[in-house]
Amino acid sequence: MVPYLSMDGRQRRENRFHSPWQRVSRRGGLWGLVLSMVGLPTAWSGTGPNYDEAKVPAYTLPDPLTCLDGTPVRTRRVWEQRRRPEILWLFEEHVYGRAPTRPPGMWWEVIEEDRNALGGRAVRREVSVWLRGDRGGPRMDLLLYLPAAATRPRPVFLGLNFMGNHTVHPDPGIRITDHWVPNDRRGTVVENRATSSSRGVAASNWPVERILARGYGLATVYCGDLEPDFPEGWKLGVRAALSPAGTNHVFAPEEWGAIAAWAWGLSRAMDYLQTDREVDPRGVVLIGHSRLGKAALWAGARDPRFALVIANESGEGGAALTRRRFGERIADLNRRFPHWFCGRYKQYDDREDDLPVDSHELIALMAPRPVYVGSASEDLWADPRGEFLAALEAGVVYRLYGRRGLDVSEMPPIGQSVGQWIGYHIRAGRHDLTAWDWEQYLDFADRHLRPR
Ligand code: GTR
Repeated sequence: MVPYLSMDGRQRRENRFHSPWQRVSRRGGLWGLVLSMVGLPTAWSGTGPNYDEAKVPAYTLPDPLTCLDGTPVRTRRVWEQRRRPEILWLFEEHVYGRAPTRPPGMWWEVIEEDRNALGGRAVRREVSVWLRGDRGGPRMDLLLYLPAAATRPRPVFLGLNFMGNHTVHPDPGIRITDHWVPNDRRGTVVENRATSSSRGVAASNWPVERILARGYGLATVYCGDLEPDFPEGWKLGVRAALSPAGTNHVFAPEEWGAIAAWAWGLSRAMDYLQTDREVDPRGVVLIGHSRLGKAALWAGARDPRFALVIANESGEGGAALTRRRFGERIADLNRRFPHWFCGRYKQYDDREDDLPVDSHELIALMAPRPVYVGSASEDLWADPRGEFLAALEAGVVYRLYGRRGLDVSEMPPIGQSVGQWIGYHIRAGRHDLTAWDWEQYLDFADRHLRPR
């Protein structure tokens, strides 16, 4: 039984200790208890997603500072040796699924380099990583830009992209992916093959010149190199290629889903970056938007080589507190994206309270490294308040290290960045990764990595 406690002495309506009787009434009285005993969902029962704060049910979060056997976590040692591995394991077994280790034969080759890219402002390098070792196996292409003027290794932002490396900038030197990509409404992709008209279509999400001018490099990989994003996409990706059964593989409930495959790919990108002499291996900042923000959080949790982790509007299954049942819910994820999470996660459709973890613990797995959560005011599907509260609650673990987390107790106004070792903002506008978001992330990275 996972310990449930109210946290940190801050009694909030959404975070209270519940007596058994309160739990009964929270489930809708005795009738709710009966429903839950026969296995029917009892939580928010309106139709469609809830966007009304008043309808957020009372809930109790699992306590990051109490081990499964009840041992309190009062020291870093107990956190690092017992509780942290336990939480990581729970996320693996119940949410994202188990991934394999690095294939022993994995290797890479630099396939292209231009030391005079972007009008002389950048070094551009493209690296093919042969993930299984053989050329018949899966290949991941990493695009790297570095500031041309750099005289020493640079800190680098690393993020997966949605549509191919050539979409992040119109630079005609970037190779167009030959992998499966989703068709788009603009017709820049024909029968799941990218055409040259898709060059730079995602450039507004990747302010490359600005990142370089601030002294950072940018590394990016197309998520579809690891696994194309559709339910059968695993057959074209690493989840099939690394299984002896190939496309006949039958997944056990705790085996990896697509998000874990994308996160695994980020660690493989890190394997390369650590060997690049123009990259500072202690300055690799993970960044991800939305579903790829979920992947960034999971990669950052699993792999302590990442110096700083940024989750932009990662929402449900990412930074947003599941138990609030606000906006997207577990059942929505599993219905619309049955390939993203491990099989066992499906048990938690409409049973958020039974999940042994919640997202504040995912964020806490970054400790003591800096982590930043970004929301947007119109992105209610991703539950901005749930993202804020998770970032806030993760602070108890940072305190074990003498580090201040968010340093506020209420959500900041729209357009204001807050936080010390845990950063947070809510930007005005819709679901997106904008230049304004990037400015906050660059400032936060400056505070912790001092690139200049
Ligand atoms: C939505 C999904 C979200 C989020 C988003 C995105 O359809 O419901 O969880 O990941 O996609 O990735 O843009």
